[in-house]
Amino acid sequence: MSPATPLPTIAPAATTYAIALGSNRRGRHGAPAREIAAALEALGDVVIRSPTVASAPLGPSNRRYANAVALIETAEDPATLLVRLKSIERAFGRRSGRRWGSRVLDLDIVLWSGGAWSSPGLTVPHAAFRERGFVLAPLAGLVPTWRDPLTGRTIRQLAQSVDRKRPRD
Ligand code: A4P
Ligand code: MG
Repeated sequence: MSPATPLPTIAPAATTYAIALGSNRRGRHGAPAREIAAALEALGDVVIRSPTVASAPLGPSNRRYANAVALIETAEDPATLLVRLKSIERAFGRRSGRRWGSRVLDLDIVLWSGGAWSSPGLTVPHAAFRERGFVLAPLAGLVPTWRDPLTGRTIRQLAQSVDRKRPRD
């Protein structure tokens, strides 16, 4: 009998994620915008990224944020990716503490090309992204026609409705 032909190794298919990055505290790389740049290096597999923008804090913190959004390609499922994001946050010196406290680095999974995901401690799309201009504006620059799997609305539409609600100064 001839030896069995080895099965070809099939690599799991890569999927795309939109990751929101935020920082409002200096860390070992420097000011928040430097932390964002270093975090993009640490993430790896970045397909495209937005510019880093300064934004007023939403919530109790009074320090301004640097925010950016990046698309990454990886074969990790959302739960596995979240574990990696949390370990990057720890490596950047993030301490768990008050929710919404100042942080060197916050990494959130905003969207996944696989659609919706729910597991203990993780909901994708991110539960609050539809109300957040500091996520939607940079994201609309990258993927304006990507549809939110829950509402069916495009990122461009979501960004426009948040923009309309924003108080004018
Ligand atoms: N979690 C559930 N779903 C997700 C997801 N899709 N991505 C869980 C990431 N994490 C997710 O998050 C708390 C827990 O949410 C995680 O352990 C995970 O299991 P956290 O990052 O540890 O804590 P947090 O950041 O204090 O809470 P949260 O809810 O992530 O806060 P946000 O929503 O990130 O808000 N203002 C400006 N201008 N810019 C900002 O970036 N960020 C915040 C933090 C507040 N205000 C801001 C900004
Ligand atoms: Mg977070």
